[in-house]
Amino acid sequence: MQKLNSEEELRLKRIAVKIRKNVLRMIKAGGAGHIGGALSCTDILTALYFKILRVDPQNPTWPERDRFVLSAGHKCLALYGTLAEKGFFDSAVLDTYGALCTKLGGHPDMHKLPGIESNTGALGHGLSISGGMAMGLKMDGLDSKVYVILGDGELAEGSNWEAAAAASHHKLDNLVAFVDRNKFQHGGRTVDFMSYEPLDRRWEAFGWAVRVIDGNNLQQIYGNVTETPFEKGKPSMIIADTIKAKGLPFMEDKASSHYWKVTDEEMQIAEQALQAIEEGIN
Ligand SMILES: Cc1ncc(C[n+]2csc(CCOP(=O)(O)OP(=O)(O)O)c2C)c(N)n1
Ligand SMILES: [Mg+2]
Repeated sequence: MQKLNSEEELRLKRIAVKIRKNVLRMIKAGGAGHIGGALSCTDILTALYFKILRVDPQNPTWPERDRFVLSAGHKCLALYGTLAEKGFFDSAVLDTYGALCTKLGGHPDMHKLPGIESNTGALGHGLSISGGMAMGLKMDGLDSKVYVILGDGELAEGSNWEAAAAASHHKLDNLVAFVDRNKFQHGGRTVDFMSYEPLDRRWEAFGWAVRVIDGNNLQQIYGNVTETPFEKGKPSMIIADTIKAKGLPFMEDKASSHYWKVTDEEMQIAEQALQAIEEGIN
């Protein structure tokens, strides 16, 4: 398995903190937001955009680019924070979150910002959209890949399972999906509300090649993604075990982190927590 060298690992760790700081910056501007799911998938976005995806912020509609779809669109603060860090748009835009006519909606809008490949937010659509993209790329003879992040709670939308079956039927081995398994949906634990466990065996049964990783570990994300497709002729599923609100210890692994209406005091604690992580990277 390929490994990040220590310099690359440090670079990515620093970027992940910057993206988490961007998430806080938006919540500070807007006063509230879906923070838990944004922070659980931040490390995946970091590895994808800063080490894996073939994208060009100067030419966001380049036909040969890889595609990324954030199916669980409510995690969009992480996507906005990543795209700004990558240079798709000026980071000053982040301060408009929550303002009238902002380009940063509560769910991503591809018509408002470069780098967003699809509107998402109504859960359960991103895998079908990604499968269509993957099929289209194959038909066009392009070797680009499509990456998509699903939420574990999102899997309760039945449309995911139709899309899963279609992707394996059409042998879309240029499709790589992640389930951000932070073990919570909006109101509590997924196992209590609507469990699709065991996820690995279910996806295998749907014809996918599956691996389970630590989704907050940059080495594991990088090492496994670079081995996709895991099997020729099959779509790849990465079940990423993550922690909801990762990076803010006082909020981690709690249902209440799903949507955060922040007080000044909490914001200060959160900023200090990220600062401590940044200073601890060496
Ligand atoms: C079709 C649809 N139904 C309901 C919602 C409301 N909703 C927003 S987030 C969420 C829970 C999602 O849980 P999960 O996918 O696990 O996301 P995460 O834990 O990362 O926040 C729900 C039900 C929605 N966005 N779309
Ligand atoms: Mg979840």
